[in-house]
Amino acid sequence: MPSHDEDRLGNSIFKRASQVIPGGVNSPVRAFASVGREPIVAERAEGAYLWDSDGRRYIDYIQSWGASIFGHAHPPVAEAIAAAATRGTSFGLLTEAEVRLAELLCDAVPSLDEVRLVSSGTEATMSAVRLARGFTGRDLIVKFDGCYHGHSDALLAAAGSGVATLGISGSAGVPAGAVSSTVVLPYNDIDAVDEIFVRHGSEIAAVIVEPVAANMGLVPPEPGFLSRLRAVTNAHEALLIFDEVITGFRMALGGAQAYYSVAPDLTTLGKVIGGGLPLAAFGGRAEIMECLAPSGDVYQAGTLSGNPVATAASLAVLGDLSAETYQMLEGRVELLAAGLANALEGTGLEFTVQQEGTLAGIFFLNEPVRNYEDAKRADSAMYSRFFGEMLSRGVLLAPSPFEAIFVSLAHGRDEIERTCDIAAAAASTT
Ligand code: HOZ
Repeated sequence: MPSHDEDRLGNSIFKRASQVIPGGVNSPVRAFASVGREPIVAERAEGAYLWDSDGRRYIDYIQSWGASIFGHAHPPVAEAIAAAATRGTSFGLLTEAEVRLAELLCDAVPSLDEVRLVSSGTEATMSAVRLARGFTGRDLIVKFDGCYHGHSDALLAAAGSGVATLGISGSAGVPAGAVSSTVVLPYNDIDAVDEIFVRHGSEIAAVIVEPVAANMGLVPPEPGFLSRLRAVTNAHEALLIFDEVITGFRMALGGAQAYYSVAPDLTTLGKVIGGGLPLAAFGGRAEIMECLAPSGDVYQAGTLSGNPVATAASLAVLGDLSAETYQMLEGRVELLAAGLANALEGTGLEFTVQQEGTLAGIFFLNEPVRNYEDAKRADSAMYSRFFGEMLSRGVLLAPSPFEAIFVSLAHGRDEIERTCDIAAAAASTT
């Protein structure tokens, strides 16, 4: 098997990519720049494993950034996609399957009376924000530092994920006016939220939050944070938007809102519900959703929205999920989190493994991380070295310290124990 050297086929593919794709990738984190190396090039994947273009096999903890809850190429999903594709890949017309999917989403997530399907998480959050502004007739949006809600202009202020990975505070090309109605507060800081509502309560359309922050590493909400957000938004007739693009159908069937028993007004979904295809959604109370065109005057549309192939994948994934799924997944994530902590203990490395239900993350910092300021204090050079040591031993973590670890149902005890053994070896040479 080739080593990580100049002869790698992956290197030459990346070289070609760099000639014709900006930065050589179609989404920034994939460039591996923040871990100081050239990216691997994916060839195929199955279950917990991914193979690169040089034939190397990895236990994959990216899992399409959380989209593949059953692991890669889950047979019922692959079969549903193939069958749907033969019936036509896109009609631009209503289909019965979309209705079934919308019914299923509304049944599983109690705060959804109605839902609209879109093609990406960015579309879902952008549309939810427009809808919140249209419904309330107010402009201000409150978001939290390090939370990532896609790359629409209004939400590209102090964002996590790739924005954090690149160490930039926002993006060139976003006019000051586009973010001038976005207020950014520290995650988990309810006093800051109370204060902004005292000063601007009647101007705030919505608070948007990742109920578990998973784009600055993994940062759980502190007890009471989400319920206080619910109370303060209710008191000021502002909307509460849960961005459940990552947590939806990953934490529980009803998402993080079921996990914490806090019901938002609007919810965005993506990742898991697409089963690896471009499908996302936003939904909520009927009186809010009915403000959307054609019923109302908030415009939103999409040629590929409710696309039949993506809808078929979604129905196949959601049809296989149950309460037991989450118990099983949580058990595996617990095993991994405890095993990683155990592997790193006593190595002299300063670290914190954070776990919340079915999500986990690792920071090279010897104290709990409760917001983006804390996350930035973690040793990112150490993460890069650890990432490289894990990669060379066959474990693929996110190529950025500002992402979460995604375990799938295809990660069995064997894969997890092997990962922890490899982590012990990697830590000893990091
Ligand atoms: N925004 C994704 C991570 N939170 C990365 C998407 C990708 O590169 O595929």
